[in-house]
Amino acid sequence: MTTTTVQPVGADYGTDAPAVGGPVSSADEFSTLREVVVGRASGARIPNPQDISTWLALYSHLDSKQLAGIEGGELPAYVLEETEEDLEVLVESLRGLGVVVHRPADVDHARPFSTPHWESTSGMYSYCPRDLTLIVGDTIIETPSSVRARYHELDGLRGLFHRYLRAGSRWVSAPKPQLRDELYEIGADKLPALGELEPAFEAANVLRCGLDLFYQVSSSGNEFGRIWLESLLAPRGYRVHPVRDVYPFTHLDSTISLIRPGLVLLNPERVTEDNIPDALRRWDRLWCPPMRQVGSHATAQPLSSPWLGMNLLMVAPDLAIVDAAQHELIAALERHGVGVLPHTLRHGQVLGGGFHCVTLDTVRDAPAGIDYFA
Ligand code: ABU
Repeated sequence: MTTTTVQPVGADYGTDAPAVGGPVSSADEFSTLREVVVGRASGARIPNPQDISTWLALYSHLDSKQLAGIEGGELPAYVLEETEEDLEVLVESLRGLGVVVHRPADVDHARPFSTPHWESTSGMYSYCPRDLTLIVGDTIIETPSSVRARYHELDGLRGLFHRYLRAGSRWVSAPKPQLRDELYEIGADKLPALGELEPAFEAANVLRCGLDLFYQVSSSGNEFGRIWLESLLAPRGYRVHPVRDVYPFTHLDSTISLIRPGLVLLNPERVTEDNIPDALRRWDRLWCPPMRQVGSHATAQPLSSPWLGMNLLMVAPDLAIVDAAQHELIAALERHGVGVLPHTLRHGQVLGGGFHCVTLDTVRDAPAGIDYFA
């Protein structure tokens, strides 16, 4: 009799995969980084734009006529190759700082899949590990993305999460969303909007600051998602602050960046005296200088706004990884005592991810349970 060993999807994430040092332990955006996941560009693709959930997530500023001109499918090979090169440079830089770097396993994002309610012609990518997983202290939280094509995206991190689970982490998943057509609404402006039929949000809608979390209500995170997150975290002493009417589109991390306790970087086109989250009012504010528009025009409709330049990764409270082209922002950070390691993601806007998006910090120095607003 022959026996076959079936390797679970995502379990083999490379023979050179580093061991995890213990459970996940990351409760903020700025304390000294010890372990991190860096995404991969290989196999990245644009999901079917005609799917209502893709329209909402990636192109909700386009009307249906404009949408008809968008093509899904494979991205140009040079975009993926150059992005892999840029990510490798980032990995080496982080390793040079003594940070343990994990990478997602290879996932075939071209495979179609379906549920009883819909079919997706493909997945999307493993480029932004930040988007779908929220680490809160010792807990890995799989968030309920509203994007159908991303339903299986965490397969690439499953093997890593198994290791963290064995090392003592907790691991929970939000209720798996059904993502039926009824979740998506078409507004009076004939553009798509996220409804409230079930909890739906992405982890990158959230910023962590010890006991306080900021949750952006927008096209990538509904109120019901905030209620679910609060139901999980409030009994453990956390406060989930809704951030409303700040940015209606995808994610919070090009709008507010927490630099260190007491210092916040704010997007001047989105944050105002009226809508700044109350908890941040007592912090020093660094208004982000204008972004220098650089990088690739590989696709007609990039997945991020030019403000991706403020999507930075704090490696320590006094050290940031920032887009090398953003000279004014770099100078402003340095004036505030923050050193900068300049890096480049040539196709960051095309792929929809800067240095915060393409990383997922699994271990940082500061323990959970710190009240930074006491
Ligand atoms: N995931 C960050 C994208 C945010 C923005 O386009 O401004």
